[in-house]
Order: sequence, then C-alpha cells, then structure tokens
Amino acid sequence: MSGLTTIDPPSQTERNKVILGVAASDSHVVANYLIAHYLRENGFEVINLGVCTPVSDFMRAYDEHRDALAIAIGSMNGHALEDLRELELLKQRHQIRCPVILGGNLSVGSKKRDTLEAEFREIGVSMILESPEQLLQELETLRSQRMSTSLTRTVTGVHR
Ligand code: B12
Repeated sequence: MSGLTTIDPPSQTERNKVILGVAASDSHVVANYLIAHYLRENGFEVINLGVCTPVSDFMRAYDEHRDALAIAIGSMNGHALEDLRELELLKQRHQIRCPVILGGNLSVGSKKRDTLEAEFREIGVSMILESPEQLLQELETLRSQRMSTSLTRTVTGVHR
C-alpha cells in the first residue's frame, strides 16, 4: 500500500529553514540584519548566527538543523577566501547536504578577478548570489524542490 495514509508531510518549518551568518573576520552587520528580516518577512525561519562566524559554527548550526534548505554566508570586507578556506573539508566532515550560498563584497578592491567564482567553488561554495532578492528566489526554488521530493517519497512510500 502507498505511504500516503501513514506518513506525515514535512512540517512548515522543515521546508523553510535557512542558516545565515557573516564570515569569521567580518563585522559588517547591516546586510545580515536586513537579509534576516527580509527572509523572515517572506516566510522563512532564519537561524541567524550574526557577524564574525567561523565556518565551524555554521557546521555546528547545520548539525542542529539538518533540515535547513541552505547555509547563506555574507562577507563584505574582502576576506571571504581566507575565512572560508576550510569549508570543503568541514562540509565533508559534517556531511552537509544543502547548498552553501555566498554573497557580498567578495574580494579586496573594486575590480573583481575573473577566476573568483571558480576559486570559491574550489573551496566548497555552491553558488554566489548578488542580492537578497536573488537569495529569496533561490530559497524558494530549493523549498519547492524539497517539497516535490518529499511528496514523491510519500506517494511511493520511500519516506525516510
Ligand atoms: C558601514 C561600513 C563599515 C562599518 C561596519 C559597521 C557595522 N557593524 O556593520 C565599520 C566602520 C565598522 C567598517 C569596518 C570595516 N570596513 Co567597512 N564599510 C562600511 C560601508 C560604508 C557600508 C556597508 C553596509 O552596511 N552597507 C549596507 C548593506 C545593506 O549593503 P552591502 O553591505 O553592500 O550588502 C549588499 C550586498 O552586498 C548583498 N549582500 C550582502 N551580504 C550578503 C549575503 C548574501 C548571502 C547575499 C546573497 C547577498 C549579500 O546584499 C546587500 C543589500 O543589497 C561599506 C561601503 C559601502 N558603501 O558599501 C564599507 C566596506 C564594506 N568596508 C570595507 C572595509 C575594507 C572595511 C575595513 C576592513 C576597514 C578597516 N581597514 O578597518 C573594516 C573591516 C571590519 C571587519 N572586521 O569586518 C570595504 C570592503 C572592501 C572590499 N571588500 O574590497 C568597503 C566596501 C568600503 C570600501 N569601498 O573600501 N565598515
């Protein structure tokens, strides 16, 4: 028999959670505050770790909230590459299954290197987004994907 009658769909918060914070060396708080507010206004539960957050703290937050849709990291002071250099290693160690999204001013100086995105991918960043609006759009996409995956599992009875 199908799992439809026996398996509860994921709760509202399970579909809506995002872990947010600012990279370890960075104390710029304004965008973090505004993004947290904006996402909450749009129905997301935000676990906001605030400024000066080491990668290990993002991982620990994910350990506590393994249903998070994404980890979103801001960096304004130009030192994201150094701050996130252990990301790939720690992602593996903590079995991170959601995307790690990065945004802000990602290198020192106004001219950005063409290779910057590739450099971030190499250290474990899944995608770079420019604005809170893009972040919201991406989270909404992730949420719908999550919902259709869990629906498929429910209908076929392979929900775990
Ligand atoms: C206010 C400010 C400060 C304040 C911060 C106060 C506080 N507690 O927040 C103080 C004076 C403390 C400060 C300190 C420093 N600052 Co400062 N600061 C600024 C300033 C003027 C505004 C930043 C801000 O709040 N903007 C408002 C928010 C809403 O906009 P935003 O930060 O640009 O964020 C937008 C996007 O980037 C994006 N975004 C941001 N985060 C994220 C995250 C995700 C996931 C996504 C998708 C998108 C996203 O969305 C936001 C909204 O559109 C900027 C210059 C500027 N005009 O932008 C410099 C600036 C960011 N600072 C800069 C620097 C260098 C420093 C210092 C290193 C200076 C120094 N030598 O001490 C220190 C670093 C301190 C530290 N440890 O981090 C540089 C960074 C240069 C770079 N990256 O190449 C800037 C750009 C100034 C400049 N032109 O040189 N700063």
